[in-house]
Amino acid sequence: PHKKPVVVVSRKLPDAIETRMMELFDTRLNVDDHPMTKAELIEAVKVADVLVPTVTDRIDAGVLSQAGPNLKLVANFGTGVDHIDLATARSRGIIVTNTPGVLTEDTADMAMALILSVPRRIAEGERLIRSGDWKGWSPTFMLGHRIWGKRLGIIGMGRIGQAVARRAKAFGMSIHYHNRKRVHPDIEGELEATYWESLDQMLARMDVVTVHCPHTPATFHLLSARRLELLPKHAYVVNTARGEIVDENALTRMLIRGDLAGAGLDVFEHEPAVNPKLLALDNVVLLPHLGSATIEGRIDMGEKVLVNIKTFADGHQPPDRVLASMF
Ligand code: 8YV
Repeated sequence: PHKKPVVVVSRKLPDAIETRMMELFDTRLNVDDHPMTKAELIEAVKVADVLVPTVTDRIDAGVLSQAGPNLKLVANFGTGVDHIDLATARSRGIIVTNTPGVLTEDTADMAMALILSVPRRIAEGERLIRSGDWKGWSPTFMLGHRIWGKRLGIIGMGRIGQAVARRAKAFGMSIHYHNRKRVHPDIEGELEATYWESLDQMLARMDVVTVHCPHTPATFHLLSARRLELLPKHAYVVNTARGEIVDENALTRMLIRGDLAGAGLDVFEHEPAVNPKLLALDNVVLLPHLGSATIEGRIDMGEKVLVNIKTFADGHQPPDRVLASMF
């Protein structure tokens, strides 16, 4: 029988997934679940046949250039692969896979939760009650903005963007989107979605904007200071994708000046650091990268990783291979 592949897992995964991984492969777990240092990652790629990283690991050229001859697969636990240097992996014959599909609905739920939370002042109201300062109801007390009838601009109309569109439509919002290419007319029809070829033109007309594209060199600061200025003053910005897509400092400055109505952020440019000026703002809801953080979702993600490794180890093309050309 073949020797089991050495699989190095960078972070603690659900117990059921770790157990299965130990059964199937020669698995090295990260028992105390600390984010791996660069030295640890280099050590890992030297010994591993398969590396299972997460978003907290920078698998850059510096790390990949140290890989031993056995490293053939980087099976990412997560969908976004912006922390992995795909070009270097490819040039070294290392296959990269991810876990698409299984976290679509959870991430869309979180985006919708933020789309509701910020305009309706949910977190702010909760803070007020906990502070003990609530003096009671009045007709003009803590009014927010309705989202029903408002325009939602979706940046990135892939699986997650479409899942957000379905939700927002059910909440009575009108759906607008910008994407590199138009989605199928049937999907556009079902969502009653309006396509904007020009992101700039879309931004100027939206009440809420939500980000669902991958982070790539082409989308870094896609919502730049200039583009954020195009948004109406009453607009809200929601980001559950990657912090780097939005210029966080520019966004913060605009929120402080009152040039935007508010923001709901699940991701940040320099996670886990958050611009401290955001913390002082009441019209901002901040979440610690919880988009896909469900018990069920983590199991599903782990199962995807297992299938990718197992298929590859059995000599076949893993189902969720990622190529730089996909972005
Ligand atoms: C994960 C994510 O929490 O999949 C992604 O791209 O951002 C999240 O779902 C994380 O990436 C796990 O590596």
